[in-house]
Amino acid sequence: PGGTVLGYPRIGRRRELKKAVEAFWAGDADTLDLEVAAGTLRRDTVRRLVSLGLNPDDGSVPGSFSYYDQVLDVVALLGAVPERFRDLIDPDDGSLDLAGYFTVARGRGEDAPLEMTKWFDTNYHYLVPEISETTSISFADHRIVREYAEAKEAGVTTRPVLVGPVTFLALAKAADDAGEGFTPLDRLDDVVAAYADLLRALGSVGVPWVQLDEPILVTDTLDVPVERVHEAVTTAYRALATELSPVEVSTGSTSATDSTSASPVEPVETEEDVRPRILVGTPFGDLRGGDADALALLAATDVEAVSLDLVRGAVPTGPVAGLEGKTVVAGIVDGHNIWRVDLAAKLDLAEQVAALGAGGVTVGTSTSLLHVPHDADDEQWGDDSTPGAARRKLHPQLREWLAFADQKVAEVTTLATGLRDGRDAVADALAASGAAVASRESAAGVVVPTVRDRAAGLTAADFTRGDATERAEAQAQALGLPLLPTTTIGSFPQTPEIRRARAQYAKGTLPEAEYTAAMQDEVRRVVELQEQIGLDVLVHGEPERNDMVQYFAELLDGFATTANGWVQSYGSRCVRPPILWGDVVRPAPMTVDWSTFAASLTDKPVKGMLTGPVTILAWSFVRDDQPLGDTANQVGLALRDELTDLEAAGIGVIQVDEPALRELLPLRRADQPAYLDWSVGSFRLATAGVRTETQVHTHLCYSEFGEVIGAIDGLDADVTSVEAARSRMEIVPELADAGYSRGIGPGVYDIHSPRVPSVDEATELLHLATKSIDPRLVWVNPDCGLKTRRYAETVPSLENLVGAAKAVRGLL
Ligand code: THG
Ligand code: ZN
Repeated sequence: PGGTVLGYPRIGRRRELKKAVEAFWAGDADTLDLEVAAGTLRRDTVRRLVSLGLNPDDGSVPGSFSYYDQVLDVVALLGAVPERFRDLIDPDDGSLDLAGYFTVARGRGEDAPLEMTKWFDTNYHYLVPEISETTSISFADHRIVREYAEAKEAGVTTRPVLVGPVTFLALAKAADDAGEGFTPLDRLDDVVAAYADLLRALGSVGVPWVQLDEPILVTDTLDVPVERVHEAVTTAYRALATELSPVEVSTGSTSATDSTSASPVEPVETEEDVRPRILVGTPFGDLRGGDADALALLAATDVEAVSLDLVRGAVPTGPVAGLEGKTVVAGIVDGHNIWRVDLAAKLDLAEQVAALGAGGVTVGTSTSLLHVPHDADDEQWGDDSTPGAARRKLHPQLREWLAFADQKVAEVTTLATGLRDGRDAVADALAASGAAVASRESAAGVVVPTVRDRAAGLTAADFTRGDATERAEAQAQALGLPLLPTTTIGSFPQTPEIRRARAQYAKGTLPEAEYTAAMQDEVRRVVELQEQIGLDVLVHGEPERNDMVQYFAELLDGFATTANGWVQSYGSRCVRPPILWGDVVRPAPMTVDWSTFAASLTDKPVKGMLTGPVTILAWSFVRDDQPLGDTANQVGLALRDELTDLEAAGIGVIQVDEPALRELLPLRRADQPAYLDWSVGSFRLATAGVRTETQVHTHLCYSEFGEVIGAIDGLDADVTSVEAARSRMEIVPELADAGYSRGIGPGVYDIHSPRVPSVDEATELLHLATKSIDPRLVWVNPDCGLKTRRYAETVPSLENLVGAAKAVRGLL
């Protein structure tokens, strides 16, 4: 009744977990050091959640910690590692120690780690389990039980949170050793049996609630048919909810007084098959979509509670059979974005949920808070005198509009109080949130008339370049490139010296002139290196950028960037998504000086380097007061001006990267055409303002693009480079079959590995590519930027890439 959140950031407000884990990997800390650091973080977290208003006694506080990834945690829970990591498993109890756990995540020598891929429509990446008929599956790891006991010792009764059995298997892939026709869901009974053992273990120590997340229920875009997923849910929750009996739970308030003197966790004497009450979490979308009604499905099970994502999804109209005996966690506070809510409007929504006829309603978040930073109060708001503040543009007005994780917990508890005790009980908070919403609506910069007028005046012509064949001819003439032209994706290795200079500049300890000179030296080195290697289209190397989205956000009005707003992206890696709060204005050219400086050093063409509108949106927190497509077009217009300025300064090749094009693809097929329409449109708006002879490139990576082939064609770029080395050029025949007829640069050098590809390997990949598409369309490039690589691998790899291009040119 006091409200809950589906999960909380685990990296730590100062990235304590990242530091502890990386120290362990580096050998600077042992297992015990890491466990102590993580234990401290976990205890601080649950205490903080209680101090923010969550009930310490009834399982309202989520236990959602992970050392690396919540899907990998289930792999460890089950001991379900792929065959190549079998030796890491303890033969006695099937468990994986911490070192082994990280080995599965990161690989060792020839043993590749689990593949990583995007978690629903977030910028978080999980590890893909590999399952076969013979994968061992049992209740092997008791970490969840230990962490419950640890919190209990600290005075807090947590609700363990883990990925549910159906989502786990539906996201897994068949291991290489699996037989023909095997799908991981074939192992449902074994996985459910192991979950049942876990639930019994939790039940025997009196855990009141457990949360099993089943976001698979909000999507219909996976390879597994929806019917199969639904059947699995019915089977799984019959075994877990119906066949085990729920633990008797006190109401919470009665035990509040003795919570600090809670006795150590000991198995309680009960019948054997007792389990915690089950909350099924369903973040990221509506349970009902297309023909599917997963809400009715869950309502028909014997689980005690279901969460609804009411930010993405709608409140069902009318009563839902089966909900009478269940609690609904109304996910009305957005776990996916950082805007402070209008509490009055959210209370209206909570009251609609109350009318659904469920046994009870609890206020909650739509998703885990994993996807937002810890605390808006960790930023220095509005002190323009701090060095670097001007570049970070910390508008003081923004503070009252924002809610990071801690602010959201407070919103949840306020809403819960309002729902229980009436609006008068929270009148002050309602007034304050209403005022904040109103101030956002009317603040300078939120609506910029010149931007609105320009967007309103756009016509179809603004989204269209001339005929592609004519463009190709004009560009061939202007650029004079050889067959199979060679290039790179943009960034070159970021040396410790570059990183240090950038950090000093940001801090204000390195004057701008010295910083610029240092970066120009680096550009000079990179241009000379590319000439020596013999590349055809050069780049400046991007030493001035770290995260490209952050870089452009710092240069555009309408964005704010944070100092401590870290969000986990995968493992120990984090990003600081900028906050897109206002209309987007480009006050000055952003990249022209860097590109023209590089061009002044060589006779070869230098490629300008920009990030596309969809990627800038996907990796930022975006305003929620207008359609995403409108925001995308504003970014598109700012980029359009940048392309025009680059062209006017003599840059004849310009790349606009869209690695996140696939990332925002909606989780329901029915919603995908509208998305592809505006996303492709914003890219075209950004790029269609240049002359026929200016060559527009794009670059796609981080995903499989097979599903969006039509959209890739629709971008209408003159050249598209795509990650392809690991999939052995798979995308090239797919594009060719779809009638794609412009330039294509399938990556021939897998930059995610320190391995140097030989000339022969790269040659073989090129042969594969030129077999399925007209060789005159093929470009030769690595898979992605080189910023995470070292020069020691980069130089020989690029030399071999150029060698391969020359070898294949000779044969054509
Ligand atoms: N930028 C942003 N989002 C992204 C990527 C990106 N999402 C997808 C993909 N790339 C995720 N990959 C990474 C790769 C590396 C890092 C983060 C996400 C990384 N982060 C540094 C760290 O955690 O140590 C911090 C970087 C910083 O100082 O800004 O290395 O490229 N937005
Ligand atoms: Zn890339």
